[in-house]
Amino acid sequence: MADPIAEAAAKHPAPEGVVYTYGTAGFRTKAQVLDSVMTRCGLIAALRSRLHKGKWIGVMITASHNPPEDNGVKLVEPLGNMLQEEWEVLSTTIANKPSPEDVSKYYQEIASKFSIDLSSPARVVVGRDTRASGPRLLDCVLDGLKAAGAEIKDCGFMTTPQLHYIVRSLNTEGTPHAYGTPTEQGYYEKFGAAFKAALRGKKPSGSLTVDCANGVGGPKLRELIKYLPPKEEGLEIHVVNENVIKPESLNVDCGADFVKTNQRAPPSSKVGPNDRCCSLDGDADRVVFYFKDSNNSFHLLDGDRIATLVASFLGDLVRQAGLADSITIGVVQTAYANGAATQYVEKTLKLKVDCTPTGVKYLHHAAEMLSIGVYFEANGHGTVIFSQDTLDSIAKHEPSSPGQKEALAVLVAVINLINQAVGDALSDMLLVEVVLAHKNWGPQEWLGTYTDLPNRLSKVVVDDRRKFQATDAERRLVKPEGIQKKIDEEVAKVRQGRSFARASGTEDAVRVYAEAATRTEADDLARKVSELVKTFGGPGAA
Ligand code: G16
Repeated sequence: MADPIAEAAAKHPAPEGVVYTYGTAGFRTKAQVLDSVMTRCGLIAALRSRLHKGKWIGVMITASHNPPEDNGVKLVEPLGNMLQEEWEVLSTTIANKPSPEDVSKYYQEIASKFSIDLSSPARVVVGRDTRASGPRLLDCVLDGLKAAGAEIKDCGFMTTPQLHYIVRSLNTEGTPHAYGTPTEQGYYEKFGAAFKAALRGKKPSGSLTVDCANGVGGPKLRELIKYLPPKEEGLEIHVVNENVIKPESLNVDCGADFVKTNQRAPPSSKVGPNDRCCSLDGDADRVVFYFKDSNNSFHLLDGDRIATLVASFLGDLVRQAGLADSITIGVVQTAYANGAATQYVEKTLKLKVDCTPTGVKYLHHAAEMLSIGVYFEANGHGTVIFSQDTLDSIAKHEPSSPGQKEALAVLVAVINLINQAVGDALSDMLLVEVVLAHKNWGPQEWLGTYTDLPNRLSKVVVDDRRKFQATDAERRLVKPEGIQKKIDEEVAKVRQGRSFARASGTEDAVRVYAEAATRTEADDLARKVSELVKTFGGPGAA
């Protein structure tokens, strides 16, 4: 008897000698070796949907900040969050099965392990970014989904957060927690209306230049602008780096990762002094802001800055609305957070800080434990989550003065402006603009809240990055043996020094972060730790 699962797997055979891992943000590698993984992810998505009694599961085909020749795939849970960890392991296992028959057998094994009825409905939404390999890889996913008998909604080009939004909206439609109309237009309507409501008549000063990394964020931002208030009343936006016709230009010399890593504006940037700019990444799920001052010095306002700006604004609103007794705010960061940002949150804002490993899934999970959880990675990934109890307290709160009433109205509008399903560059960008407009701040005032410690982020290519195993929220290495002691010795030599190395989960490299009291010391520390990584990770090293 024909076995559709084995047939689909046979149509897209796994290349020999490639080992796949569901990493920081799904599978990510060179697009040419991803066909088999895509089909198998289609099978996993169908199983996951069946386990969730036919709820919609998302499949996003993207490699986000990675170079144009890469691609990847990540799965999205029914409420728009990242795939549960146990299923990441199942995904890794099925991706590495050598033969089509093994794939089919494993598919059946998962079904029996979780008592999944394979004849029950499965529903999967698929989206992709603008990479040239996207259409081919989409076909591979569709082959897997069809073999598994899933109902398919193909959304075409989308930003990653739009896909998350649609998944959550589809699964909450008609319930008391309905998130929005489950279409791309519904996304623009929801966030466009929330932006207008959150401004409450305030007008952002100047304009905002948005670098879209030549990715899907460009056309989607153009569309979103149609739903925002006209520039005379709202925000004047200049869209740059939006060339999706030339996919080989994606993330090249532009985009959030370029700006954050190089600590400079894209070379194509032509803005004037103190003009606000921001950069999205290839799938528009992260954003960083920046500007040049009148001395032409570049200043980065990264994810740490967004977190501190938003946390302080929400704190003020909660207090002004008379809700401070029932709602507490916390901030979640990773080891990449600048030491000065952590200190500012703890000492000045007097808020609790949690530190998790890199990866939105870890931060999101930690933020879910808080009444209002503000989570941002320094690279610009993040959002704010409000617990159900918090939303209920806000909904039933009776303001006792006009001041309280006004703060409550802004708070409610801001909640609607935040994409709680996942970090979203477009929604985060609008949120920052709302906060700056309410505070009547430009980028200088924002920058003036605290002074970053000089820092450097480097990438070291090693023989096998899996040799590098970290602990303590990735702040210390347990392997290769002996390296951490050497890093500690280098850190001790500089003032206010801090440094760590960790294997990237999205690129074939080890990342090194260093900060210190001065630029020279930070650069020097990064160089020394990078040398250690090269030595310990070089050929023949244990
Ligand atoms: C992904 C993840 C982020 C992570 C980044 C870099 O971002 O979603 O959480 O910070 O990769 O991860 P790593 O240092 O492990 O390579 P994106 O924008 O590429 O999807």
